[in-house]
Amino acid sequence: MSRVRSEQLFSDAKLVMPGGVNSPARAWGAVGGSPIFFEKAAGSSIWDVDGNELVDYVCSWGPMILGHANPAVIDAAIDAARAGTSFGAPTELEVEMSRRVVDAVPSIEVIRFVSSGTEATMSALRLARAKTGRNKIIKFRGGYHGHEDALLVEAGSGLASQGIASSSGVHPGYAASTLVSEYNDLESVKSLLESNLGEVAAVIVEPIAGNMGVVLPADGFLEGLRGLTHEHGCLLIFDEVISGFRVAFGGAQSSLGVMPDITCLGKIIGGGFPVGAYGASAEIMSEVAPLGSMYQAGTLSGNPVAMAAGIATLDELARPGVYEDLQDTTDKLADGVTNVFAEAGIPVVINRACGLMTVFFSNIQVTDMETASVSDGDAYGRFFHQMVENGVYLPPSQYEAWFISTAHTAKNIKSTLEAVDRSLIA
Ligand code: KE4
Repeated sequence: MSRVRSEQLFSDAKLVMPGGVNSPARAWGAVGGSPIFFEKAAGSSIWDVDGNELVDYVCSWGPMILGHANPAVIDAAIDAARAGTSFGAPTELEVEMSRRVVDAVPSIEVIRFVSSGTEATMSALRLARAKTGRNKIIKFRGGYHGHEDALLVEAGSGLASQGIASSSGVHPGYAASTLVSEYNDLESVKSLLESNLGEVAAVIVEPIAGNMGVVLPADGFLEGLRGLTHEHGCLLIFDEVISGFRVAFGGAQSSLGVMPDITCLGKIIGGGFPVGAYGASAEIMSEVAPLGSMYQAGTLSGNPVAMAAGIATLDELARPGVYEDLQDTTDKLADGVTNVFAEAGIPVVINRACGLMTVFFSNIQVTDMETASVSDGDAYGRFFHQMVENGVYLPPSQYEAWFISTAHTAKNIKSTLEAVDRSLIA
């Protein structure tokens, strides 16, 4: 597969952007080689600048749950743009979008839109500190919540891939206020809460983790976090930037039945445009300016084009049967991949949730960052490159999720399984 144009563009890009990219996760640091440059996508397909078509399981890291260039989303965005792209003033579209999220996500009564998942989690932390008057935060090793200083400690996603447990430039005071626990280990949370009695403002968790690769909450883990945070008077923050409107229309909190105090959203709710959001009960959100004293603002927050794309996306997802079909596609892919590896005698562990999966090159169950990090990243890298050569674009890191869309067809699953088979023989 010729990628001459991609390679040329990457050389040009490295002269004018750090590492040639606008986000480290795109740089292929974990798998080696030069990243592919893409120029168009439709449905489950994506085309690179050399004209090669691939089946896409990155899907912009989650937003493209309806597949790329969904006609309803594109038409909504174009219509909104023609009416003006930004006013910096309230619009009906924001009310319509807010209503949809409030109606869908059980724990949210009031919501504030921002422009990224990072802004959502950053604001959620500030809100928790404002509400409790406390400063410390508990997060989980391997959890990634965007590049907010306080959360760039033992993070997952691109940081885990690059072996940077904490970023340079983070104020030592931030790191000191961030306590790190182990995912699925309630005892580690209990002990941190007890040794920091009355000082923890919130526990932030991905209720279904996607940044260690996909890792599911053990039975009772989320319920346990809910009990411990109630007991210690701190807030529980669900970072549903990946899982929101993906694992279920109401997010992991609706499918798993555990209600957080604050929910962070992003990705899907923007339909491919820059959107994040944080929401909670009306009482908690009354802390947020201009109602309360917790300040947070944004020039393009609630942008009308992004709201229109988000509304169109949620309206498509609200149709009957969408999540049953997405779960079915996920299961067909995960079961098929399991069988191909088993027939090849190659041990892998596959974790899945509706619309998400990860193939860990390992023979031990993956339940946290420690067990994820035992995986053979080099083997994943070789597999990644073979799959690209066989027409399938996977996340360029062992510590990311494969994102499955409603546009992935039975034909895509068949060709993907054939590509896996050919990749293992190579
Ligand atoms: P953004 O600021 O990238 O919109 O969202 C940050 C974020 C917050 N919370 C969770 C659970 C997330 O997964 C993310 C971002 N996800 C990564 C991929 N794992 C985005 C890809 C990238 O950083 O380029």
